[in-house]
Amino acid sequence: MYRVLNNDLVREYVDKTPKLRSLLLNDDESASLLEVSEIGDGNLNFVYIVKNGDKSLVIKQAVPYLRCVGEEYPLSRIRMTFEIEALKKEKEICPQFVPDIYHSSHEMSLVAMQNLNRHKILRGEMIKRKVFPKLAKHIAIFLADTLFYTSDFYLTSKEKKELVKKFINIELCKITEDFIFTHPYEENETNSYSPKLDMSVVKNFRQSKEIKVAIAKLRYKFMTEAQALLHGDLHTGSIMLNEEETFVIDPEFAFYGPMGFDVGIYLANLAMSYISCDKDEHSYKEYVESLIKDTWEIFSKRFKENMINHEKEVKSLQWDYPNGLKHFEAFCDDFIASMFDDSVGFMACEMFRRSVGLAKVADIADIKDEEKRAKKEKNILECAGVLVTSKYDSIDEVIKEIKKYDR
Ligand code: SR1
Ligand code: MG
Repeated sequence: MYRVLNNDLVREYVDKTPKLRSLLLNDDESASLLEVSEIGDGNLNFVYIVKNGDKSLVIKQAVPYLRCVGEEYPLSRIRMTFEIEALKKEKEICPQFVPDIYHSSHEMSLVAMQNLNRHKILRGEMIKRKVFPKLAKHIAIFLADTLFYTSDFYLTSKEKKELVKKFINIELCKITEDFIFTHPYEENETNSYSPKLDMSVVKNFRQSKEIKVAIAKLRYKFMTEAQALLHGDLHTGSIMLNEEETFVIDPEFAFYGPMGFDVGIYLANLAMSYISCDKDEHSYKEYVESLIKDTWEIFSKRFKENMINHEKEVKSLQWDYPNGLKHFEAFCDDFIASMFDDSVGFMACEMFRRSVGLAKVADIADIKDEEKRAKKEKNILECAGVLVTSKYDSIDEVIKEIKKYDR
């Protein structure tokens, strides 16, 4: 039976779950030895670290409401079922980028997994201006492989449709539809504004025909294009890493959607980190710029290789004629180009919502000087408005655009 855990109940749960007990305690040891602390700082769930000396693990539990709002915002616990299933799928595809799962319970809406105690959350590390040489490559591969291997390019029609059915994540998709694609573009009680934000910028994007049409199209795309199993919330708080290893966590928003959504959300968080930098932080800005460029370039190259290698393996009749493979390659380029346009569009949506919506990013929200914070938010909003209404041919052009808002 479901119970909301607390530190004592976590000890009791471990004690009664043979797999977890054996990972943390010797047979003759009592569960009272276990040190438990709640460390969750996300918007949705509770996260406990359970330790016995140098043995440890993490237990994450969903409660029947949205943590960052409180019990007055009910949210069913089924989100943990999506998180568990998405973690398993991602682990199958990219074991090196997904924590080990030790135990899961749909009934208790919890998952027990590897404690990433040698790793830190990327957002916090970027705020401290830390550099990770392998990050771009790792996230690019994670994106290219999870998106490709869950799409119609790789799976049979039946396998793919069964997965689409399994990942109908109604409630969390509704959160995204509301908080990314709707509320920021209207007067809504959930929005919040920095005290010194120039509200004419907000009025401008809320009443711009070009921006509103572009956002409405992206919202529709998000709701209708079941291209691949998305992580669904791939911001820099969903990544834990050190110099050598990178892990993607928290896929509770997983569902079948447009591939560019995951890419765009991630790139937007890099762009906001870039804009958060001070004028004189030249080398960090160069690093973030290289992250944006390398992520897209490694991702698109790998995605195309995945497509071509698979086609060479299956040798479908459709492309089996002289020049067939060349024609298939032209299709790959065309698909990747439209994924690029989508990514830039979704990037802009994430930038709008993190500036005026309910859930902010610490890179900007933690800037103490109110004038400075409001100026950065204005830059992000104006940059988002241009990104969502323009057409770019390359990631270099997008970077050039973002750099104009470093002012
Ligand atoms: C209203 S919930 C706010 C946000 O937290 C999650 O991390 C998602 O980004 C969601 O939109
Ligand atoms: Mg999350």
